[in-house]
Amino acid sequence: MANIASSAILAAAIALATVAAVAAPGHKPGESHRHDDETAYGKPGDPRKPARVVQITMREVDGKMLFQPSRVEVRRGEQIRFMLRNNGEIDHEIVLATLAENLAHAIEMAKNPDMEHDDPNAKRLKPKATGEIVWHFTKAGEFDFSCLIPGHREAGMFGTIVVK
Ligand SMILES: [Cu+2]
Repeated sequence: MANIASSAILAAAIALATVAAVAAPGHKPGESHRHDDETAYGKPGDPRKPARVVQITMREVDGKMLFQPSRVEVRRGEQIRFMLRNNGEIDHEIVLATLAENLAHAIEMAKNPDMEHDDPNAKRLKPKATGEIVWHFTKAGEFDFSCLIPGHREAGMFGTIVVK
């Protein structure tokens, strides 16, 4: 009886750990994250709650790659629904994070170019595809959004989110 109870507890703990690893942004499943998913740049939004729509387009122009717009201003506490569209000819992605995290992540991506993101703070889009990210900006500061496919950030594919 004691054994059954303790294996049930163990199974529940494993299930919780798996959920935390899947929901956490980034690529370090072993890393511990707080259960509310709060990050330095806010937390995943609640799609059932109101959000201001911000459209961001990805494209290539004259050898450059870019996001339009590349600067977004947000009020602290605001929830944003980023409506994303890839108007380019190749795959792009958007990863929302601190600048330091995205720069470190870019180095990881360069070593591991096939890495794909399926996190609440990131979206990868094929040409002409659309997608969205709902994010709740709970903290003031300047944050980064980048395409971390190798070479893309270097070609100009990054932007800044200013939360006031
Ligand atoms: Cu790109």
